[in-house]
Amino acid sequence: MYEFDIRNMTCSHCKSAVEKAIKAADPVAVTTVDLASKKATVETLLDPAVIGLAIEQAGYPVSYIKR
Ligand SMILES: [Cu+2]
Repeated sequence: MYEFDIRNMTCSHCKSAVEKAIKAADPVAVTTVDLASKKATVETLLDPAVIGLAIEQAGYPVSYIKR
């Protein structure tokens, strides 16, 4: 399980865009995105950098990944 700090995530649209990006990178990931704390927790077997890149490509810079 990895925790991502995601900047620029300000509304429910952002939240679903981030969820979609994570889902596209890993369809079987178990994901929780919390708007208030601007964090996503992701249960994945992929390298978290791959998930982080997908989030950034959706337009949301990832400031920190906790492994
Ligand atoms: Cu938004």
